[in-house]
Amino acid sequence: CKELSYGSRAALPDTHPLAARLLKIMEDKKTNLCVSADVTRSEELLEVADTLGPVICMLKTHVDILQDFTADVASSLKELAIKHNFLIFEDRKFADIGNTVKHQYEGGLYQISSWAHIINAHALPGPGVLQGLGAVGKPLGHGCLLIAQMSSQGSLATGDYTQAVVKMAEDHTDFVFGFISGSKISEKPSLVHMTPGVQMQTGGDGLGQQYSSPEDVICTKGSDIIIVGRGILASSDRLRAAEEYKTAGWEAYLKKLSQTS
Ligand code: UP6
Repeated sequence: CKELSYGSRAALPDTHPLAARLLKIMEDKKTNLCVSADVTRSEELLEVADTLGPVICMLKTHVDILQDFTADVASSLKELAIKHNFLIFEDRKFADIGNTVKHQYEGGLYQISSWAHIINAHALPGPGVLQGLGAVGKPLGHGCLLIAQMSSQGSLATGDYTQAVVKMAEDHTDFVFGFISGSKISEKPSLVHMTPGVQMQTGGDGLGQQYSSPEDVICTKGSDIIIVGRGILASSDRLRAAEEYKTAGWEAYLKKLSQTS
């Protein structure tokens, strides 16, 4: 079967509007790189967003590891997302009953729904988690990724569980537009696959993380987006490192397109 370009997938009738926006950004900026901005100070988060903004399609945050979060930080992040044309993904991994995740998404200290275009959730609680999140996110035009597989060693999200997550996503495409997964797990071209645990140097981090290369993730495993944290953040020249991941991810995508055309 033929692999469609990001641009042509953006134009499919059943592609979620936010996924269409993402796929267009990827095509326009020639990048399938999502940077995981796992830093603990807000100033550094904004610096990462401003410096790397031009080379990414998405910035992934863990807002609850910031020691000095304020609403102004969220506003600045939103401005940078407009300035550099990327989407903001809060990697909150919601995993509770609908009523609780609804509050966690909308309220509390972080008011995630006011600044993140994208969130993710575990399918473990069942579809109620999507009903709760969707009650907040759908009216705002936001989208959700379901965690179908994890990059960590010994993950229990495998086999039948992964298949059940695919089904849950395909049954809720008015809000769910893709997956966190190690490989392509749905044949629907409207759904986007995003893969963490990516470094040029394969191996691990001593705490269970396992790394694959951009080429392996995009070309061999058939995912769409590489999520890279420490592979870029630990570099003394973060922009240069991000450019290298951007190039590696894009070349793997072009190779995949040429192989299947
Ligand atoms: N992440 C994973 N694996 C998963 C899901 N999420 O690593 O299965 C997230 C982590 C971290 C980032 O929470 O923010 O992706 C990976 O960072 P790293 O590139 O520095 O390992």
